[in-house]
Amino acid sequence: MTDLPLEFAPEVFAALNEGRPVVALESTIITHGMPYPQNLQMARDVENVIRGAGAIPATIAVMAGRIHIGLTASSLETLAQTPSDQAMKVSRADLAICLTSGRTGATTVAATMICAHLAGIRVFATGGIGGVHRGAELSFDISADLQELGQTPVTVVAAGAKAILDLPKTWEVLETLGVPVIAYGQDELPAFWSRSSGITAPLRMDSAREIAAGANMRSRLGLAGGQLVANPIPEADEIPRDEIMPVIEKALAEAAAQGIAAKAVTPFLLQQIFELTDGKSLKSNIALVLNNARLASEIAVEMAKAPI
Ligand code: PSU
Repeated sequence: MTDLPLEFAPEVFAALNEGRPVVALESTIITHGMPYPQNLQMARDVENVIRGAGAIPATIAVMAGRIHIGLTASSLETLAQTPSDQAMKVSRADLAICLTSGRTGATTVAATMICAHLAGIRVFATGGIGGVHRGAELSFDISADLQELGQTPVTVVAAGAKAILDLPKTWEVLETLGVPVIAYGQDELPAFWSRSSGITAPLRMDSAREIAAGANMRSRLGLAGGQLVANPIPEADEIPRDEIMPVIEKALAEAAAQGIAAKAVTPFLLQQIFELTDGKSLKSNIALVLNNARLASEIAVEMAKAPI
């Protein structure tokens, strides 16, 4: 047992002890990334997809001074109904304080990676990672997710970085931080709602087995940091680039006009884009999360077959 403030769901605890596959999930996407009740439905569906693929889901959140590794059905429901201004958006900088203050905290990609690693979980599925915001040369707004990928050994499956970001700069920073950025099944990096970004991926892999082998080799070599798997959204669910780009531009202009900054930027833009696309962006977002959960489960299964 650990003396860390970790609260394991019994099935997650059993799976980890027996070396069975487990996939971590974040909670900021629930509280700050999607509206209720679609967020709750998504959170349930994603857990079911993982179970269907032969792994155990572990949704991670901070509640009453403890890091929960796997949520009960009622905790998930409570979290999904918590207004975004009442749940802390927890990244590396806030995790300790969120715990000591007893507040409810929704973990971002960065904080979920930290918690997954503490719990012994090596794979994590999300929608899209944070990255370098447009105009970062003036605002310095760069998500802590990137730094985390550079230092915490968890394989993160996402549909790329969110297309609201400056994607070329995001990939440059990841390269600087020594993070393998792996496009899954295509040469091009995907761009969240769209399969295409116009940017060739530094690495391409076509099987979960190769991705698991990469993580194992990094660990044998003593290389710090994780891997980012950029998994394209299924064709049927994508919003093509020429359709979503003008919408993103509009949302960005609105954020600038309203002076939205720091942690509020990403949730604000996602909400604006949801409204401007009449909900289509949310449907795509949910579809890509489920798709990422499927691939993350396959990777977790491969990792369990050949543990380090
Ligand atoms: N994926 C989604 N929706 C989200 C997120 C991921 O489909 O809302 C969240 C993740 O928690 C990620 C965060 O860490 O957005 C990025 O926020 P920021 O840009 O402020 O670092």
